[in-house]
Amino acid sequence: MAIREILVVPDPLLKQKSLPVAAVDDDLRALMDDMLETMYAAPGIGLAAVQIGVAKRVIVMDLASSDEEPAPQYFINPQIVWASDETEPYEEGCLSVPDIYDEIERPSKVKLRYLNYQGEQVEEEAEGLYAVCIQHEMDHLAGKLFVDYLSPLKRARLTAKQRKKQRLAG
Ligand code: K1U
Ligand code: ZN
Repeated sequence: MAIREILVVPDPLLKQKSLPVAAVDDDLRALMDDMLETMYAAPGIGLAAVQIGVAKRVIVMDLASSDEEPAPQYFINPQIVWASDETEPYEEGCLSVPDIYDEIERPSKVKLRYLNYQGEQVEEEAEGLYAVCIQHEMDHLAGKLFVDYLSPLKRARLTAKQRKKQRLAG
């Protein structure tokens, strides 16, 4: 297992559409192991393969809190097959967009279909942080970042704030 570098904006690969995985084999499992280690080290609660420079439809996630046992989840070729009309706001962050956090409104429940670590097909419903995080990660697979939902004015303000913070940090 290895910790890989996480790409940050404005890396052009973050805008690229990820391609479906053809086979769930040991090479793919090694990639997912590296992704999980990279995500834990960051630290984060989710990571899409494209964030470490591999444009494949693969996501890892662990939503367990610090006082719980790790609960890694692996999503290969994930699809959202249903989304609720009801939406909910959540303050999101992104390892590829350092120091920016903002409220994004998304469907509060989604139904997912994906292949797991063993390559078995799973269908399940997600809500709460699970629904927020999987939608954020699925956006990465489409080359979309959470800040793309914000107005140009809000984005400009947040970027200026981020640059000031980074200058002050040295
Ligand atoms: O995709 C990413 O860059 C990971 C991102 C996932 C995410 C967070 C919040 C809402 C939607 C999606 C992160 O993990 S940002 C870091 C973070 O949320 C966190 C870090 C340490 C402890 C708890 C949370
Ligand atoms: Zn992200």
